[in-house]
This record gives sequence, C-alpha cells and structure tokens, in this order.
Amino acid sequence: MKPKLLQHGRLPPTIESRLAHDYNVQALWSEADAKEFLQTRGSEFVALATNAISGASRELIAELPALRVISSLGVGLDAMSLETAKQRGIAVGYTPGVLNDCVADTAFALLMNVARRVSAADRFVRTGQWPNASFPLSSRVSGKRLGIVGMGRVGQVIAKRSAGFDMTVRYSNLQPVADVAYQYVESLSELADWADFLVIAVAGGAETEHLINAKVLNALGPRGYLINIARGTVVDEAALVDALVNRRIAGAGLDVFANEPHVPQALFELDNVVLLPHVSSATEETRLAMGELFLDNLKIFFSTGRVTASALE
Ligand code: 8YV
Repeated sequence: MKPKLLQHGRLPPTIESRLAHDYNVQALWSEADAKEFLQTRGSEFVALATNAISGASRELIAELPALRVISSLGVGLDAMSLETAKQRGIAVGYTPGVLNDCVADTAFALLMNVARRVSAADRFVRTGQWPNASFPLSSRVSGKRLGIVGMGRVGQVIAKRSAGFDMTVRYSNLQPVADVAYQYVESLSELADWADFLVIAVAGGAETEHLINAKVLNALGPRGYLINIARGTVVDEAALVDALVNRRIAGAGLDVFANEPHVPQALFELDNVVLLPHVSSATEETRLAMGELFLDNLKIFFSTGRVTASALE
C-alpha cells in the first residue's frame, strides 16, 4: 500500500507525477475548505510534501497527528516550524546545496542588470527612443567592492563568481566563517558604507527580519546598489522604497519581496530597480535536482527512518 501523503504547495510537474506514482497524494489546495478537511481527515497522513514558500506551520503540523516525515522542495526553512517537528519526532528533509549555483548566478544577473541598466536599456530600444536620444551612462561592475551579507553556501558561491569580475569581497555573518579568505566586517552599516554592491544571502526568519534597515541603506549611499536573492523579510521594504524613490541608494535588484507575489507599486515607476518574481533557483536543471533530492528524502525515510538531507541536523 502506498503511504498517504498530503501535498501543501506546488512542485515541478514531473516531480508531482513521480510523487503520485509512489504515494497516495492528496493536494490540500484542491479542498474547498482546507480547515474542515484537515479536521476530518488530517489523521490519515504520514507524510507531508511542501516547498520553501508554503512550508509547514505549527498549526498545520498540529492537524496531522500521524505525521512522520516532511519533505520540502527548497532550502529556506523560514516557513517551517522546525521546533514543532522536533518536538513531535517528525523527520524534515529539504534540498540544500543543489541550488547554490543558480541562486548565485541570479544574484549576478541582478547585479549586472541594475548597474549596467540592461533592462532599462532594453526598454529604451523597444520604446523607440534610440533614434532620438542617447542612453544615459551606467555604472561599472568590474573591480568594484562587493559586500556579502551572509557567507553561507550561497554567499560563498557569489564570492567565487565575483573573482571573474576582479571584485574585492568583504562579508558580514553571525560570526566569521572558518576557511574563508575574505575580510569579515562585524557591523552591517560599516560593510554597507564600504560596498558598491551589497548582496543579501542570509536565511529568512525572525532572526534576520529587517536586518537591512534605513540606517544600513543610508550607509550604502547614493552610489551603492542593493541585491536581494534571500528573503523579502530581511529588508525593511518601506525603508527600501523610500531610499529608492528619494535616490538615497543608486538602485536595487530584487528577486524576493516582503509580501509575495505583491510588489510595492512605487517600485514599478522606477528605472533604477530590476524586479524578478522569485526565480533564483527556477532553472530546469536546478528544479530537477531539487526535485530529485526532495523525492530521495521521502524514499530513504520510508526505507531507513531517516531523510537524506535533514533540516534538523
Ligand atoms: C523556491 C527558495 O522559491 O529554496 C528556497 O528557499 O526560495 C526557492 O528555491 C522554492 O523552494 C520553490 O518551491
């Protein structure tokens, strides 16, 4: 008999088909009244499939008394109540590592785009302005100063990419990272003041909420750019909009927002921002690799009682 699995949040279509092949899958979003469904049938499910955005809240886990394993497609755990899972002895699998390259590539795509004004220049050509005007000068990337907030798996790949652009790297982190050659800067404002580009690569959640506030943005200054491929919650979004509208920073490249999929309307009017719909890991190759690890976490759990990549270790 296939194990009964509740699916909360969408997965790539090929992964959903493979999931349905091996498990008795019930999609939570297809229920008209999810709350009532959970109250009457929540006790049937031994597995929960989710993604980094949908996560698994304390309330959801509480509705699933027979739950033994959660598998999440993604690396972010800010929407997952790890504490509840731990208390209940539920295994939690996630997909670290396999998305570092694409997320770092996206950080650079945003950085290059906003500094060299790629999207703005594209709009300039498409709207027929080229024959009548010259496009304003942009900002050089090569040789500049890159401040990385969070020198974890993704931060380290971003730093590696920057070598190709002859950039100097400094970073901030909860504490200095062993075996990292770049200079550690304890104060975020100091790092922002030094940097031409400040890239956010920390995990989301309560500990990092509004880490990037008006003070840090003011330190980044009118020649500095902010790049965020982490979580919208890390930035005080109102302060960021204010800094961008009033040109207190040069620009921003954003893949993530505080209240996705809603983006502050004021940003739509600005030419010095590049806005992406949370796609940093969204390549065919990486989503497939994430999907493989996501499936593997479940498969290994049902044969050994442990997931391959545990979020609790
Ligand atoms: C995805 C992410 O948006 O892994 C994460 O933390 O934010 C992204 O890779 C998400 O997992 C898609 O389902």
